[in-house]
Amino acid sequence: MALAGGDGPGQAAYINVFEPSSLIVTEGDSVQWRVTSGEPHTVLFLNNQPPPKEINLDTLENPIGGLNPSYDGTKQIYSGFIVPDPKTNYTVKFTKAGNYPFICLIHPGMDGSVTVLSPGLFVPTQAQIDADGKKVQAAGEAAVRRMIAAAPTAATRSASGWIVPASPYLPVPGGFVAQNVFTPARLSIGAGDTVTWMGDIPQAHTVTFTGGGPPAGDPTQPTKAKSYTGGFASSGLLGKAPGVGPELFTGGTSFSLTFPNPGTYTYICILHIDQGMAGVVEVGAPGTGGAAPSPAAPGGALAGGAPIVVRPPATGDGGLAGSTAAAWPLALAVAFAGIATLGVMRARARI
Ligand SMILES: [Cu+2]
Repeated sequence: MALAGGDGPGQAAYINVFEPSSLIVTEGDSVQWRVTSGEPHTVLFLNNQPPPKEINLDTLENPIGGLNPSYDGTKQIYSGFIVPDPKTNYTVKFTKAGNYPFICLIHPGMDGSVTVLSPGLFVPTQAQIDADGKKVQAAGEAAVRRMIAAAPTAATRSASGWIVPASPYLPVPGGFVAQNVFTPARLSIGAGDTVTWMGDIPQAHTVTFTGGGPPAGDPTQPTKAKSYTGGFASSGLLGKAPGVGPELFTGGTSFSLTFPNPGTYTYICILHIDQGMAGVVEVGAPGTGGAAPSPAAPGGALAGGAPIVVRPPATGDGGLAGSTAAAWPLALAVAFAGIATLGVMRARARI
């Protein structure tokens, strides 16, 4: 048994690494992968070929070859989504000696290998595997703390408007750690300003405006309008990783919208809204970008006319410094308004 990924310390922080990533077993042994963290994972044995053509955004969560396959290295097998439900555990019986690399399809860079030895050769015990896994988890937790400490806390201003940097991300051996929050989660701009959300990391996210209800379109596909005055708009799946194209990252690496009208506009990440991944663009009079938003806004104004910086409420050890829960539930209440209808959509797109 090995864990696929783990929770990190802090709000919506995840260790997207197999724990452990390298396994050594005996011919005839079975390996079971489980997920206990809030982020789903997959196990895909590519057998030195591109991912199977039958996997797309609609079929991503379904296994190929069943949940209990035998594997001799001659075909491709895929777990589908492994989540904390034991019914999704993935158990593979290895019938032939060899070295078999695998990846998590939905977390580019998260990979591992199973080395299958002939009977009679030494292989680690489950206790040793567990100990290795705990070391990976501990290293991941340390990496999460480093990542959060270095995370951006403000949007930057450029000639084209405001730039919201990609969510916190840090590569580690065997994968990456990530925090699924918008940084900053609240941005104050002037009417007519353009906001660009960056998504140039392997962890996919969306920037999805619903206008308060369920999305009036498919949030996993980018909408074309450049200007936002209300209703539905979405970035599609933003992300960037070697060898991964628009079949997964439908929205490319950034998403821009111009806001011509003053108002308060809430948006969510359709993949991670259950983790609280939401943001607010507060649009004031033209030229007021960077001014303080409403007094009730959490986080408070920063000195020097810098944009308001707000993050979701921190929970537990290693939470985000400076976050204030006070007014956050308002934004979340808006964002969650249409969530009940999103289950299927999110499950299918959940990466
Ligand atoms: Cu997200």
